Amino acid sequence: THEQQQAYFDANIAADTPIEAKDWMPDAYRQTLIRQIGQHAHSEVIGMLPEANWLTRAPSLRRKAILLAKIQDEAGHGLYLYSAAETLGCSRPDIYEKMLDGKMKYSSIFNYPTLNWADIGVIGWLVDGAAIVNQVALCRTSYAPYARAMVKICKEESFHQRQGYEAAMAMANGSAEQRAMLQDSINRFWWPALMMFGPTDSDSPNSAQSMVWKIKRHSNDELRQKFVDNTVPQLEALNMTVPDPDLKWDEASGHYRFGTINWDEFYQVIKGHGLCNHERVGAKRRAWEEGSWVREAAMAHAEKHAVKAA
Ligand code: FAQ
Repeated sequence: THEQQQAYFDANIAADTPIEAKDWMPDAYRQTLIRQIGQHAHSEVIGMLPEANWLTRAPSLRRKAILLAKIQDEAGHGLYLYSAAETLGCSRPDIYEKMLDGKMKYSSIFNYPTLNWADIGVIGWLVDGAAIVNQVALCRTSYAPYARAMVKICKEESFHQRQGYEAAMAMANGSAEQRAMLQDSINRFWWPALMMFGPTDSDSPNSAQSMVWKIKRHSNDELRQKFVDNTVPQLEALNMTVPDPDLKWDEASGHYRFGTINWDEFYQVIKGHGLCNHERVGAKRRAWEEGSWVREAAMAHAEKHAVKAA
């Protein structure tokens, strides 16, 4: 009966037994996962765009090869995540088109422009650094196909974070002009990186239920705090600052305290009114439309071979 299925699911969640694709699950659990994994997949593929902006202008062949590899990794992450979402019964073209139509979100961070080369180092360091804090927690999420995808993604993301920090370090040890570029980039990306963790716990409508289901293991504010605690010593090692006069070490709690996030800006960006929302979605829509003949040809090829095999 339905009650027995629900009781079995609840017992598995309570015992930390991972939920597999073929297991019974409440419809709301399934829908929440499609929303979150879908948003995560869209973020990976949209996230390729700000970095691609600097591919042809990388300062050396070495930097260019690293950046190319990183962008390809993001495409791969998108593919694992779309596959994980499909195990829940959604259709990939359907959720992709919802993103193009503004009916599904992707991370706010990718609606900010990349204005100088330092932005590429800072994205690796701060944006991948924030992503990894969130994603390490998701390696233990209750839905097994999502958790398994996260393990490989985290390994690659950790390389991205280190290459970003190494690129930032090169600029911090460079000329006064390079240090100024790096500081400018940190000034622009610091607050948007903190916004990646989502609204504060008291304003996060999905958190309470997602924590009960163990989709989320830590709250938005807990992960944001962990990111700040990880990052401030790295910032100090570069002799850089953040645009937050309230940032200070709090001995009693063992955490860095920080100022108030501009939530109005966050909500504007996720509603589609950020600096680059139109440009990002426009680029993806063009690629989707221009690639339609490839999808049709691939389907025709598969059908021809299916007939031959039969
Ligand atoms: N941007 O109730 P909550 C990467 C939405 S890393 C946009 O707290 P939830 C790697 C949220 O969807 C970035 N929307 O929601 C990379 C909800 O809207 P909805 C991707 C946001 O789900 C690096 C509403 O606000 N990582 O791509 C944001 O419990 C470099 C209320 O929020 C992930 O997606 C935001 N920042 O918690 C790639 C991680 N924050 O759907 C390329 C997986 C919140 O009800 C280059 N996702 N919203 O209309 C998660 O962990 C969660 O979904 C949260 C939000 C924590 C993001």
